[in-house]
Amino acid sequence: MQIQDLGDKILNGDRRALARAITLVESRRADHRAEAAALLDHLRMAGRQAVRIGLSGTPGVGKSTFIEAFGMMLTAQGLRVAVLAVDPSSARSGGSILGDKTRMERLSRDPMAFIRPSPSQSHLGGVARRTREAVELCEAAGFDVILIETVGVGQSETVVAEMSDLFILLLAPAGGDELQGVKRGIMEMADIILVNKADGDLKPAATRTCSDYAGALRLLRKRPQDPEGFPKAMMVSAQTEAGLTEAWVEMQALIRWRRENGFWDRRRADQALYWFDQEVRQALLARLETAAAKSAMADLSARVAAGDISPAVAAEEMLRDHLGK
Ligand SMILES: Nc1nc2c(ncn2[C@@H]2O[C@H](COP(=O)(O)OP(=O)(O)O)[C@@H](O)[C@H]2O)c(=O)[nH]1
Ligand SMILES: [Mg+2]
Repeated sequence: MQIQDLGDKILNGDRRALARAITLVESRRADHRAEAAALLDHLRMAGRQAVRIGLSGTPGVGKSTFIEAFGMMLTAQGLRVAVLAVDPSSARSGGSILGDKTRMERLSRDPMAFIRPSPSQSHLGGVARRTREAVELCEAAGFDVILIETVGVGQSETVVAEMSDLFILLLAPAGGDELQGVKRGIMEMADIILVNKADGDLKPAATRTCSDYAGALRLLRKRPQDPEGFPKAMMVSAQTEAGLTEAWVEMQALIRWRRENGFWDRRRADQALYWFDQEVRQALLARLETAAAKSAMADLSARVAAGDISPAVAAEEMLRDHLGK
């Protein structure tokens, strides 16, 4: 395969080339990894940027329904939309969160949209890198907006927030006045909280939930990357499509402000540093996964357990012998 040729096709918006390139970056084969790196280097020169929107929410809040409705609204405005996912559970469950094409039937048939399920790998670090690279490929292919979905479990929100320009938390109306057990750390990552299902019988509960979260957001420490009024909580209905235009208007206002005030570039630079750090750590850990390292680890473990050697000295020995090249 000619990498240069594949790259040029992607820059021309060729969707089959894009799909092929995503398959390439998902591969773990060493020769594929090298080709993927060359391809991404080639494409980076084009310097294209999309608006990357991360979207998180627990199962059932309406992520798929929202992405379909929101995506269709964007394509109707002439914007090209790509949808990706970070789904660490997909390897286990066998089906990715984007697998439920029924809820995204219209969007998946829309020629302005491109939907790609999460690579099925259980290792979150691997999923993160491949999704990040898929994001870069979609940017090079000329997409205007990239939606990156994740389920609200474990570390996956951080992974998505660290590859997004905007991080959106989708919530459902709550029964009581409890804050749905949303962890403070997740709240602090959110740029906009969208309370979905603000329709029919659920409208009053949605209104309450929205004002509860607006209050909670106001109590958070002010972040330099936010203009007055952000982060904010808003109501939407993915089903009736109410509030979707308003949500997009707010997202664009936030993006514009951040661009004009240097926070857009700074965030992307900070994210690049974050992933550099992660890659170094993961590569170091991978060196402990070789057969030789595992066997040395087992030997040292036995000696540590027997009290023959201290944990610290054993660790030093391990690092000395197995972290070098
Ligand atoms: N009333 C109402 N139901 C919704 C809305 N959005 C999604 N749902 C319903 O909520 C359920 C879960 O939606 P889905 O998009 O699959 O959620 P996901 O698991 O977060 O992807 C489905 O039965 C949807 O029809 C909405 O705006 N209003
Ligand atoms: Mg879904």
